[in-house]
Amino acid sequence: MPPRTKTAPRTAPKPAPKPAGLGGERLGHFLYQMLLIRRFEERTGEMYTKGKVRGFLHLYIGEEACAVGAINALEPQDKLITHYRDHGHALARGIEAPRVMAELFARVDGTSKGRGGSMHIFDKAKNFFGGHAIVGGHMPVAVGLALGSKMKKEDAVTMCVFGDGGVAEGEFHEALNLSALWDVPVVWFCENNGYGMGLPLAKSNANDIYKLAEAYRMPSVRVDGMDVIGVYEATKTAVEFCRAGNGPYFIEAMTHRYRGHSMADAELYRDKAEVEESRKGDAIERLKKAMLADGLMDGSGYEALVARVEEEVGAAIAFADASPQPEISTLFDNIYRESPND
Ligand SMILES: Cc1ncc(C[n+]2csc(CCOP(=O)(O)OP(=O)(O)O)c2C)c(N)n1
Ligand SMILES: [Mg+2]
Repeated sequence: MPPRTKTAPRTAPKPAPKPAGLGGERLGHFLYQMLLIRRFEERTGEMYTKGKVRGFLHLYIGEEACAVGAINALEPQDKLITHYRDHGHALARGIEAPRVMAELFARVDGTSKGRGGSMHIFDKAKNFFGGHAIVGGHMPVAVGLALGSKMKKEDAVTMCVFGDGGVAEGEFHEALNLSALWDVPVVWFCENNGYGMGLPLAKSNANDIYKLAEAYRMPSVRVDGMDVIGVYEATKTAVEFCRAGNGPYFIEAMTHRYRGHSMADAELYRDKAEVEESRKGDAIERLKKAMLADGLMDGSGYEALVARVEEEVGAAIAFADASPQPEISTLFDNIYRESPND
């Protein structure tokens, strides 16, 4: 059968030549952000047990290299939309830790004035379009964001981050299909941590995730999601491909969450040994060791980073704690538009 032109495979550009080593400053920034996310999440877990953070809480511990590697490949005008395990993405996008913590505490100085909470961090000024709790629900929205950029001829790529659990949703297929059909600039970034709640991926998906994307006529790669440099480089290639008007690009990053699905998860579906094994490839340790070995940082430089992060997260908690609760009188604010011209 002759190939139909529209379904001819897109050819991925050759990966950019490895930079002669990313500079120490950039790697230091990656390490700082990964440490910040880890400590932010550890302390957030503590705040949950103290009753300061209520409702659902899904920690990102273990997956830091995904957010930091991928999001640092974006430019400020690019758009980012993500799933509900979103604190790490918000921090990697440069949203201030005190504002994220205040949102988790449901206080007025939070990113959404305390109305969104953990799963709905949002910051228009940073082109951060949430934080979405419905699995797969934000994927069609990503297509809309990218279609808007294309129609307005904006120089903006949309990155959509989602978990392996979203892949068996109908919206995944609808969104990938439309993104390819309309040639819109979306970097699909799948964080494959092997589980959707307690369900192992092998029980929900019939094929490797990156192979599904190939069916929708876009370049698709699988990367080690515990290697921040590899994630960054793969995502740079993807972003450049999309920015050049070639349509969407798909990345599957293999990663691990070290904690349960949420704070309420007793993790009866997996052995502790499995988690211990995955910790051996910890992304923070890997980058730290590489930087020490290459002389890009010494032991005291590392200690200084740890101390800086400790102080920043402590300050974020103090800020959130001091921020007022929203007034009861504002309960119905921002539900309906005030006027059609808003
Ligand atoms: C449409 C829909 N179905 C079910 C749920 C309940 N749910 C919440 S998280 C989750 C698993 C998601 O797994 P994954 O996308 O792999 O993300 P991860 O938690 O691993 O980061 C499910 C099924 C939901 N939020 N939305
Ligand atoms: Mg998952």
